[in-house]
Amino acid sequence: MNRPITRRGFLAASAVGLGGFALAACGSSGTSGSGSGSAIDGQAVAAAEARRPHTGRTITADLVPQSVEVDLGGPTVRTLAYGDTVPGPLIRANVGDELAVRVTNRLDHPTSVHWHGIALRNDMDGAAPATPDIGAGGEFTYRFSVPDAGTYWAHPHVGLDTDYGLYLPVIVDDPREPGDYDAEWIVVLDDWTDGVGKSPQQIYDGLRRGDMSSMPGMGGNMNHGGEAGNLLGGDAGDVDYPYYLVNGRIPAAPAGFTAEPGQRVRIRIINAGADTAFRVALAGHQMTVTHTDGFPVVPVPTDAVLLGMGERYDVLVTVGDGVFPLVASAEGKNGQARALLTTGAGSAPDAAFRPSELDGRLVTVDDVVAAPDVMLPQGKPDVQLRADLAGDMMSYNWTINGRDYDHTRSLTIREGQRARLTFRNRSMMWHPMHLHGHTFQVLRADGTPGPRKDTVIVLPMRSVAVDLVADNPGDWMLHCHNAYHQDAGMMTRLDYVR
Ligand SMILES: [Cu+2]
Repeated sequence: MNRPITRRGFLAASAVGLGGFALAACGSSGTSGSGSGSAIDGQAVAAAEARRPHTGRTITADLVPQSVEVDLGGPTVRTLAYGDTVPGPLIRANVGDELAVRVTNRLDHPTSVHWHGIALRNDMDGAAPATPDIGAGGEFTYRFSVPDAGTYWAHPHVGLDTDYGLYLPVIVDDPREPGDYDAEWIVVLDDWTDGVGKSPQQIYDGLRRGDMSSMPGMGGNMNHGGEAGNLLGGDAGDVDYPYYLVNGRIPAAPAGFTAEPGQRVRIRIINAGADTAFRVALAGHQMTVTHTDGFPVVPVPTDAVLLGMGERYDVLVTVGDGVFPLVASAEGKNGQARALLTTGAGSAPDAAFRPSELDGRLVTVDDVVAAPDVMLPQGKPDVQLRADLAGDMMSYNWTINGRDYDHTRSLTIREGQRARLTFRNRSMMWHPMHLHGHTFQVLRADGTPGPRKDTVIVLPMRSVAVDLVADNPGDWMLHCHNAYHQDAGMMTRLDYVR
């Protein structure tokens, strides 16, 4: 991890204290090639780390990615997981704590752990090139402080590995804001094929060849695609999965959660899927959305929420008396995941039961506003950035600004700038776009500020603009969180330059 002190590093050292003052007129509106402008400014990264809150407490954890047999509640599969569970073990810390997570790579290929949504130091982001991958048999300790409370998760940033069992929830608490709830339920959603259907690699190879037999509606489920109520404006996904999981369990053998009637339960919902958006509801209950991608919003009541891959929603419910399925319907596909909330006597409906709340009111980013204390500064941005999204099923070549990642030209920004990043989707597919190291503020369709997020759904042929503040120097991945689109090229970087 020792980086040579570059000329840029030297300039950074001389500029400490000058904020975003520009020493060199480089790349004010242009882009830099992927091979240039990517020397990370170690001093700026260290200075940003020093500005984060620090409790002086270190939370240690161990992760062992490996090939292992896992019981999904009936089907037992050999897959890749952290330890021997799917999801992997929860990591939890307070704001300002340092995480020291030792990763021992028992896979037969390189891996990394990306800390999705956490505005951490660039050289611990777990995505190459900012953080080198961990070779097979190798070991590395990620060490960083966590600046913001919220619901996060972690997964590899290597190939298709998140479409195996390599993911875990990461929760950061703020002891000064305990939250008005009695119990907490972490709900991790996933789409599953490894060990029961084709492997993710076989699916990917088929998609690249133009073989559409793995697609929804092609492999026997003929009523996909035109399914009424698909909120994603076209094809909902590229892959039809044998199973959809909540907390690693199939619907026939669901994970459970118990509480007392009348308790307020905070449900932290994480979509760890690779190609599936989930519409989520708790039967017999209204929910109140309190957080998007970790950050608080002005609370909004709803019957259901929709999560693209990588997104998180926290909701509050006041629970009734009985047994209630929490159902995550695979949007635009045939299938669902579920878990059971038990607060009293009763029996669970069968695994295919679909709560009416799924078709009730559904809050989207256009209905949500960040809480006042996490609003980003408003006003004219210093710089405009653009990410045009393109690709199609025939070529299965997915691009940002006309280039796949191997040929990408990074977007550039200077520390201290406020940027408006506009995603323009020129394709017939939706894309959940994710930026590392930052939580941006989504602009709603009417142009007003919406929620803080790090992953935002961009519907086919539509645009979404987000505002961000360049306060976390380094080189950051910007990509579609559909694992297959990402691997097929839909990724670029946002590089800090001077
Ligand atoms: Cu995509």
